[in-house]
Amino acid sequence: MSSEEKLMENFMRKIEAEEKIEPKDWMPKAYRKNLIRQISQHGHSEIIGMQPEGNWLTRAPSLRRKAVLLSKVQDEAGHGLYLYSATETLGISRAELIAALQDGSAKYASIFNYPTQTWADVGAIGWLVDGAAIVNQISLQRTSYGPYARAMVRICKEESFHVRQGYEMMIALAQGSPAQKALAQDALNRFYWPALMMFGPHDSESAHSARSMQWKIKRETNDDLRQKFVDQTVAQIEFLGLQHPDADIKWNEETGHYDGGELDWDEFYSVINGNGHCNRQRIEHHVAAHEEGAWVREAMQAYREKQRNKAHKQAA
Ligand code: BYC
Repeated sequence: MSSEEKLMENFMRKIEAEEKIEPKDWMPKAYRKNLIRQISQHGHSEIIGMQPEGNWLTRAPSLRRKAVLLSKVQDEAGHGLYLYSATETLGISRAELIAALQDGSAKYASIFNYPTQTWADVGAIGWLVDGAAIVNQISLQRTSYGPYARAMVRICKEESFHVRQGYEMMIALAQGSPAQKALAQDALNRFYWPALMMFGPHDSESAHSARSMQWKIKRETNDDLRQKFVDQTVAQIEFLGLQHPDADIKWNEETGHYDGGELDWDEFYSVINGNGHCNRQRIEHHVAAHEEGAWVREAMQAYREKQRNKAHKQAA
C-alpha cells in the first residue's frame, strides 16, 4: 500500500467513526476543494443575505421592530465571519474568497436575489428563509469538518431566534387588519417557492451530493431536507390562517409526508446563473461597501507594521 493510500484509508476510517477532520489533518484534495466551495458559498450567503432585510432597517414601523431587525442583520454578519474563518483554515485567504464572490465564480443562496418589496417580506424571510436555512444547518452540525461543524452549533442557536422573530411578525400581520393580512399572504406567496429552492436541485441533478454524502460533508440530501421543510410549514401556514401557496399540497398517507407541486427549475437555474431580479444590484452593493472599507483594512495593516517594527526595535 502506498503512503497516499494509507493516508486515505486513515481518513476514511475517521469519517466512518464520526471523528472530526481538523485543519492540520491530512485530507484528500477534492475534500478540501469541496469544503472551500460549500463553506465559502455559505458564508457569502450570510453576507449578501444582509442586504434584502437591511433594505427595511430605516423603515421599520417601530423602535422595537427596528432594534430586533438590526440585531438579526448583525447576527448574519457574524455568521459570515465565522464561516469565512472556517474556510480560511483550509488554506485560502479572505481576499481570495471575496474576489471569487465578486467575480461571480462563487455562488451564494439564490433566495437573496429576490427583492424585499414590503415590510411583510421581512417577516417572511425570518420565518421561511431562516427556517429553511436552519433545517439544513441542524444537519450540518454533524458535518465531518470540525471548524464547520462547530460554527454551525452557534449559528443554529441564533437562527432559531431569527425564525421566531419572523414568525412573530407574521402572526401580528395575519391577525391584524385585512390589509395587513393581505400583505402577509402576498409575502408568503412570493417567498415560499424561492425558500424551497434554497435546498438546491433534486438529488438526481445534484452535482456534489454523492461525494459530499460519502465524505459526510452533507448529512442529508437536498430532497430529504426540502421535504422536512415542506412538512413543517403546512401547520405553520394553517395557524396563521393563510392560504397555502401550493394548490397541490396534499398529505400522503403512504409516505407520511406532504406531496406538493413541482418547483420552477428554469427560474432556479436562471437565478443561480446570475439573472435573478437583484443579482447585479447585490454584487454592485457588495463591491461598493468593500471599496468604502478599504481604509479600515489599510489602517489595520499600518498598525500591524507599526507593532512589528516596535517589537523589532525592542528585541535589538
Ligand atoms: N442557491 O450539487 P449541488 C441564511 C448550486 S444563509 C445558489 O446540489 P451542493 C440567511 C451549488 O452551489 C444560509 N446556488 O450543490 C442569511 C452548485 O454550484 P457550484 C445559506 C445553489 O453544494 C441572511 C450547484 O448549484 N445556507 O441562513 O451539494 C439572512 C449544484 O448544486 C443553490 C447554506 O449555504 C441555491 N439555493 O448543495 C437570512 C447551506 N443550490 O458550487 C438567512 C450550506 C445549489 O458547483 N450549503 N446551488 O458552482 C449547502 O447545504 C449546499 O451547498 C446546498 C447545495 C444544499 C445549498
